[in-house]
Amino acid sequence: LLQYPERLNAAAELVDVAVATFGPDRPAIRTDSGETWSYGELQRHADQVAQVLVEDLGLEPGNRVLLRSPNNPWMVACWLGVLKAGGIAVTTMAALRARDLAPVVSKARPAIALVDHRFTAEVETVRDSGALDLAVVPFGGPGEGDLTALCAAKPGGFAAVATAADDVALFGPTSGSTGTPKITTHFHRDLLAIDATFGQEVLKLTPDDVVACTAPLGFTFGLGMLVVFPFRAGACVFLVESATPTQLADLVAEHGVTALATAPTAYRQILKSGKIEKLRGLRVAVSAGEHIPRSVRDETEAAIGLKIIDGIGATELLHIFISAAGDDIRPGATGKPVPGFRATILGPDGKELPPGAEGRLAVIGPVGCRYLDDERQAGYVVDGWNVTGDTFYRDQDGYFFYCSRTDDMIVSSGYNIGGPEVESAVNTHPDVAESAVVAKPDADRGSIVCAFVVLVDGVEGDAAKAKEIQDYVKQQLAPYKYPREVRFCTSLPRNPSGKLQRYVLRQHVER
Ligand code: 3SK
Repeated sequence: LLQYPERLNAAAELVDVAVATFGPDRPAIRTDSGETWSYGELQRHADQVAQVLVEDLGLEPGNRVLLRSPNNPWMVACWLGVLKAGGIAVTTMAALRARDLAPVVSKARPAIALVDHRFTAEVETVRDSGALDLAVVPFGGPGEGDLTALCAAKPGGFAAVATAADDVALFGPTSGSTGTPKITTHFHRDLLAIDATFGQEVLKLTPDDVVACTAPLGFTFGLGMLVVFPFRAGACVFLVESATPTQLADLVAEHGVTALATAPTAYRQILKSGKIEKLRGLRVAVSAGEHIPRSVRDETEAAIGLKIIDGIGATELLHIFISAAGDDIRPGATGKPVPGFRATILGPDGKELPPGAEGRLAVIGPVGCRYLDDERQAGYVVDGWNVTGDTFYRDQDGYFFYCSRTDDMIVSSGYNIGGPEVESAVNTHPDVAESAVVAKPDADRGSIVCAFVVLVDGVEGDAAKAKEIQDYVKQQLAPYKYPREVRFCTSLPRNPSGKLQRYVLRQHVER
């Protein structure tokens, strides 16, 4: 059981403790544009943000502050500053449009929005169309009203508000893969709990690590990897606003990144681009956000000489709860419950299933799902278990194996076919860049497997290529699993945190 003092401010625990432990001069953040902030500078900027919020913008503890920015140092300072001032950070991704932001704003009701100056328009649209009382303050730009200028007039040295360990620190919006946003709420103590569990038990960063992650800070995967875990360890974060997977591979090599966390698609694309060798300097490689196909994992590990730490997490649980590193890794398994968590497999009646049986993955741990004002809470937390949307099975030794997202199971002529399993097979075809598989309603079979396929550059998608891919899959898997329909496309729909939106593809095939 994790114990925390009654009064706890997570931002002070992250930045003030890092300054006291590792010294103010230690590098905290570096960027691909050559900027470096030491821990002392980060602390000063976070304190200045807190001073502007309290003294100029009238923030009271418990007020909500919307944050919207790509991954850059001021976004980190704003997040820390909001928490230090006792506010609640409502983190959103720069990729969201006004239509995506509007439901988040209307539910979270922020009083203030701190927004990268290049991304204010969509927030202003939401404010103006709802006639909302929302102070939109840009940062990182020119002008007197810019937060960066307001901060320059503040001395720093802000004493963090003595929030309770159980005060809400973070609203984490999530659309999951279904498209309807929910807002998860997390306490100050939750931010430390993810470090005490996944951070210290699995990831084990050191002060010498340089940490990069492609997930946005507005997604709790990115927030953990780029703020919580490295700052607790006194490591240096390498922030990149945007990079393709191949650019990322170059940056990792050029900037001496030692710990990289990204999604399986990035590893796949780096492999296909021939740049995987650039990752050979890594000490830690994390894959999360989506299940990593066995072939991608094996090829990457062979090329970089390092075992990948796979993990499954959820915004509802703030971060990763099943994972494994080093000798604990078992081929094909995502891992075991991270120390501090318990996991089980539930059947359709909500009863626990024995090893070997496939069912809903359910978890209990020091963090849990608390949706803000949402009736879907009752569907996620059942008898104390957080019931995820993923189908897994476990083996006798307590390892958990991914089958599919619960709603990615395709039932065709009575066969249960896991869409991701077919995708993995399709993806190993040398002409395939990536693919996504969904159920297409079918009068005879109930559903058939339909594969959307992105081919590598220069290969033409015609009937002969479709047949070739179908025959290929029949060689790789039980033939009943082959995609009876193959559609070629130039890209797959993904949400702003990079998760594949199979529901968008389902809408295409249902029409
Ligand atoms: O697996 C995920 O989608 C996830 C969600 C939140 C935080 C971390 C992760 C890996």
